Amino acid sequence: MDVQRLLQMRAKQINAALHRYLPSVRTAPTILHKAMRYSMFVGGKRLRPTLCLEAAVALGAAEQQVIPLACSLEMIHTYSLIHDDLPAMDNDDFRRGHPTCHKVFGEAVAILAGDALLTLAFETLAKAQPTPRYDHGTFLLELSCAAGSRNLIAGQVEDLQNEGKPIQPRHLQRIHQRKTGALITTSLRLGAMAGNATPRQLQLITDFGKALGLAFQIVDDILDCEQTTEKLGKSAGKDAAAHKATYPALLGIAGAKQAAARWTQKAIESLKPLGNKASRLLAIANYLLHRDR
Ligand code: GRG
Repeated sequence: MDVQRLLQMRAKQINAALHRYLPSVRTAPTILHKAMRYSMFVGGKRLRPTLCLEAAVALGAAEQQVIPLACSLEMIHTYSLIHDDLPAMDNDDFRRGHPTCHKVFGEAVAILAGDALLTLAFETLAKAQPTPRYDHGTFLLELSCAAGSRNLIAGQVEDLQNEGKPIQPRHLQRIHQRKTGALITTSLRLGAMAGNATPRQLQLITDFGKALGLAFQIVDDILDCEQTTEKLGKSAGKDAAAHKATYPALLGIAGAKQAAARWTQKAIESLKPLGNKASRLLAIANYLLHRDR
């Protein structure tokens, strides 16, 4: 399977929907909507909405019904990147191959653009179709838990607090699970819910997501050491400079690569009981392990 083409096809489909959900640059306050659209459309792989769509399609959902859920995930993700790049957080000038939101629009507008994308995510989620097993309340609970103070934001807090400190592997794994894994797992779970997953299918998809989320962040850590800023579209080498807790810092590059391969394998094994239905998700997991950006 040509995963790169699949990702391109999904990105096109998701971008078209995101264009419909985001207010136009002519809507007041225009500076805010320009900033939201800038960060959203300046780049990005659209991995989380793609995982959502692929989990849903694997279980037989109609694509159009999944689009609001898929878009809400990209809105949360983009908001988290805008805020992560702020001077008070990771203080980065470069993201998705272009200057960061606050560099272009100033800090106040960047903070508000992040806030507005976070809120728009829930407005968009409310437009999704419930399925016989999963209602709007369940969708809402799922996304708010992943994005909230016990997961995505907890991961960010712990990430900042542990800069420059010695860390145990278990603790690092927990930070990665929250900072990165939670939203990836929820992307897959929301897709599975849109596909009206049985409890057993939802558990398999959850196990896949947890392992894939960890593998994805370990590879992200490795790329930060090995790739150039131009290739990544974000500042390379920042983790080491900031003395961040990462897998390469803890295990060395070779050890981190082994860990990424092990978690990818674990992810792949989780989906075995789904058989052929899971073939695209498995191909994506393999592709992400070997990606170069
Ligand atoms: C500020 C609330 C708040 C949270 C920030 C997500 C996050 C927490 C920080 C962003 C920096 C970071 C290292 C996040 C880990 C997740 C990650 C690897 C993000 C990059 O995801 P990609 O590669 O990015 O999917 P694109 O640009 O392709 O969408």
